Amino acid sequence: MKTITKSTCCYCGVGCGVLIESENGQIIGVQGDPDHPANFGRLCTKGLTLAQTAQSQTGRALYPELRLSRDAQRQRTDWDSALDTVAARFAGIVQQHGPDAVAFYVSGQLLTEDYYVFNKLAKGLIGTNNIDTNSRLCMSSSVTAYKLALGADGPPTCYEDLELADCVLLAGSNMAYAHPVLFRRLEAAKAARGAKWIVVDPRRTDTAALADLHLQIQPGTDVALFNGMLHHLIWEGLIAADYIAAHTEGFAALKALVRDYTPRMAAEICGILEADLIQAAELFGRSPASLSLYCMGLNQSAHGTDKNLALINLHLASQQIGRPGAGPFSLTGQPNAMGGREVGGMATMLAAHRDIQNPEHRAEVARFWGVERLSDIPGTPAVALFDALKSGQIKAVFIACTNPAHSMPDLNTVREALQTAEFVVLQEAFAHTDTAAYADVLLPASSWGEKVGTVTNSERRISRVRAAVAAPGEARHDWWIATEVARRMEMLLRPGLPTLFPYADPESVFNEHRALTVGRDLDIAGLSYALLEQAGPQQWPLPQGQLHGQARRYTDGVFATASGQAKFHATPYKPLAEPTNARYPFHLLTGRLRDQWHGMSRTGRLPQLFSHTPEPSLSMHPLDAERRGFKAGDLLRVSSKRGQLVLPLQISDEVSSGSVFAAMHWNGQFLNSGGINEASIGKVDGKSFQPELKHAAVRVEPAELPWRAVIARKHPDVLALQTLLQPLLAECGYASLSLQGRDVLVIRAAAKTAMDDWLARLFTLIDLLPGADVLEYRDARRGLLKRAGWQDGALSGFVFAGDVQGSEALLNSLIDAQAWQGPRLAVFSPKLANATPRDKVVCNCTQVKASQISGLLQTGAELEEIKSTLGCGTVCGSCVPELKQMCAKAVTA
Ligand SMILES: Nc1nc2c(c(=O)[nH]1)N[C@H]1C(S)=C(S)[C@@H](COP(=O)(O)OP(=O)(O)OC[C@H]3O[C@@H](n4cnc5c(=O)[nH]c(N)nc54)[C@H](O)[C@@H]3O)O[C@H]1N2
Ligand SMILES: Nc1nc2c(c(=O)[nH]1)N[C@H]1C(S)=C(S)[C@@H](COP(=O)(O)OP(=O)(O)OC[C@H]3O[C@@H](n4cnc5c(=O)[nH]c(N)nc54)[C@H](O)[C@@H]3O)O[C@H]1N2
Ligand code: SF4
Ligand SMILES: [Mo]
Repeated sequence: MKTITKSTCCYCGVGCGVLIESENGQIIGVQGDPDHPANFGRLCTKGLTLAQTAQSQTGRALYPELRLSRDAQRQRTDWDSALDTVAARFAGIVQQHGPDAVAFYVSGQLLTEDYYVFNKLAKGLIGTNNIDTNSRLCMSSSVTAYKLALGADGPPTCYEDLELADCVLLAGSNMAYAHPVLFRRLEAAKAARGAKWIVVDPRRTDTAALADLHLQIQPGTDVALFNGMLHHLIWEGLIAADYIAAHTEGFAALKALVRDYTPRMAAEICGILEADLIQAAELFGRSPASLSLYCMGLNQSAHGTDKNLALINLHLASQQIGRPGAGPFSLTGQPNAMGGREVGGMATMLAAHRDIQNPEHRAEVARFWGVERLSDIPGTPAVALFDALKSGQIKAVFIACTNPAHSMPDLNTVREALQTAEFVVLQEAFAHTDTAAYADVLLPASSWGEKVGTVTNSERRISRVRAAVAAPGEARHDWWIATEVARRMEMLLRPGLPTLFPYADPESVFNEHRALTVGRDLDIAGLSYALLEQAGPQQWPLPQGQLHGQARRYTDGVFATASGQAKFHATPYKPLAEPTNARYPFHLLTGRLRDQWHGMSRTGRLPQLFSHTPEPSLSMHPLDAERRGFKAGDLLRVSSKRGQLVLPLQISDEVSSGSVFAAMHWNGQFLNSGGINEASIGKVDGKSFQPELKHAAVRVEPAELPWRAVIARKHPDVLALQTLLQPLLAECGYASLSLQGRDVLVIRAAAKTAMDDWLARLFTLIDLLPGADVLEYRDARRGLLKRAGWQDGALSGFVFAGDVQGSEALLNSLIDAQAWQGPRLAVFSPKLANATPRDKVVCNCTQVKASQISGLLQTGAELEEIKSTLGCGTVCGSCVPELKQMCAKAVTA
């Protein structure tokens, strides 16, 4: 029988409601929940393909694993042994070296209930504030700025404001890719009401391409821009003097500072036209309602807090806050970054928006939990945490639901830290992440579709997460694992006392968390699982006696500071932490792709999600490439002071001259290196401790890897094949692995000299050995070796090594599942070399390709006709920004 379960998408902070369709314990489909107020039924490419990512158990962590010594392999074990070992090792280190010798590194993708238990385990039971999360890499600058300026964390705005704003300032946000369903709402509002969009981004992203005004600033110059805009507002009398006087503090000092930031001076720092800066200020200041939407382009900076504060200054000064359609709206990245902040699950905060440094707050929480005291020693934030592991100051780390060996800056340091640590625990849903290689204990976690609890989205809305199916193998829920470890640890650390972790289910955890919020700015005393069941997702605050949460905060001009007044902060512009120089002349920018999620442990399981961007690349402006004699596809070595990696070149005028861009997703599972964070910098913001992941100075030079190979294999279980082949990647000078078509695995490899032994092992693994239906072409003198295999009369795979010309055409016929047309021998024909390269899939839902769209454009068709003829852009809409760009280009061409 088919069952429908209401739950929430596990990807981004939009927090879309999903309806999971399941049958016989299998998830068989996913649809948008028409009743969910975040998406009203819409989903993007990632949400729509969730069911396919959940269908195979291949690659999942299915049972606990343990290794007895560093040199040994992990072996399967039972839950009791795994949990006892973790508890004993942690308790032992705490008893010997004190509570601050251990640390937890958790994730904004945990549910609120999971997070709560981990936080209590660290701060309540062990007595250390050493619990930090990947939100440090993501939201901490926003958190810090909200607290400094408005007195409390959390956006004052709601999603309806997207529809009510007349001017939308998108700063450091590629919303078309990163928050697609909200972008659909914004597009609809633009079409309906003509809202004006200003996009501030050093790249011309799909978001920027649709803006009324794109300010393509020099990387890291946002503070100068916002200061310059404020200068103009003050000069032109576009500020709300009465509001400033009645509801804010600190304006005089800010005014004195921005006096120097004339539009001309600011525009010069930003590398934009003075007129454009003025136009932006005019639009922002004169619009009845101005909303800013901002994300990692502001937060991931050594001056991220100042970037946030400078933007909030603009809102406060012009009273673009506390009104419908107006306000500084920080878009949260992960599905439950907000929930993590609510339970205080970070090194710099306590439960329910309380502060570690506040003795009353510590006493309140200690009393509530029934422990003697909480530590007043600030915890170590993410980057410092891994530094302390490396230096031996922290000896053991418990990592849950994040992959630091890929996502942290400066991977050489992170790997060394994990190598040096005495004890590493990893709680993961998927068995093969880059961090898994370092785990002494692997605890298999249940994941999306299997878990139960709550998450809070970007607009402070709490939604239920429900289970449609049971977890595979012996995987267990995150809250349960944390609770079990805690109970075993308390028997060692406080024997004989009643348990601090009396939880029977996630609901009992939620109820305890709720009680801690009473009287706080995020009070949810009126909320319960029952109310969520009855009335659907709710925003906080929702105090006792209310039936619905609050859509907007600070509407009365009273802020959450001690005085009730919002605070201006004078934010001088500071240059990048690592400016370019003669040795490292390029700015490296990093960011996201449309259809991949972070380290790809889920999205990288689905060939369909590779079709928009099949290969990793480094984007460079055509002029920079030409000046250096680089051609598209050249393998380039990208090096910083900290590390290096090799990437193929993509020539693109989306980046400006002097900058290069790489996506953050590719890692050791798909590359011979750990990905772009080999080169990134661990320098952090002094207030938020968020690292500068968006910028580093790099050098780019030819990688000099003349030997090439292309390997492609059709396989009924490509995930299993991927697990087999992945270890081969690291041996190459360059290698990338991707899934294509429906069931084809592709490896592109390069090296300094021929890799004969490597090839021999590869042939065995992919089963292209002579004896089967295999054709071989060898030319020892020219170092060529080509093999192609057939199964049931159809081409099933090939390897081209030494000379890869013609491999693209052959790959096309393998991917498109056409039987090989010509005579068998022709697969090695040099004539194939001139075949056109693979056509990019623009629309993921309908698999419509770029050539089909271009074909129609040439006949003069416009957007609506293209959509209705080909069907592209009519399902999830994620490709509509790109379609619009293609149409616009066709008109100007
Ligand atoms: N498809 C997809 N969506 C996602 C995610 C994903 O992995 N994949 N991850 C989610 C998460 S956790 C997050 S945090 C969000 C991130 O969402 P976004 O922040 O929107 O995405 P990014 O691509 O990381 O960065 C946004 C933009 O910042 C620009 N930028 C770089 N430097 C600067 C600068 O100095 N100033 C300004 N103004 N802009 C700059 C980059 O060019 C980039 O286009 O996405 C969420 N949504
Ligand atoms: N250069 C560069 N680096 C970046 C960024 C950037 O823009 N540029 N962005 C940064 C940002 S904003 C973020 S948020 C981070 C994200 O970085 P990570 O947190 O490392 O990203 P994920 O790959 O999403 O890691 C989540 C892990 O949890 C596992 N998992 C999934 N579901 C569950 C579950 O239910 N339970 C458990 N226990 N595990 C589960 C997944 O398999 C996955 O391995 O990356 C940061 N790193
Ligand atoms: S916008 Fe896409 S990824 Fe984000 S929650 Fe909605 S469906 Fe999931
Ligand atoms: Mo993030």
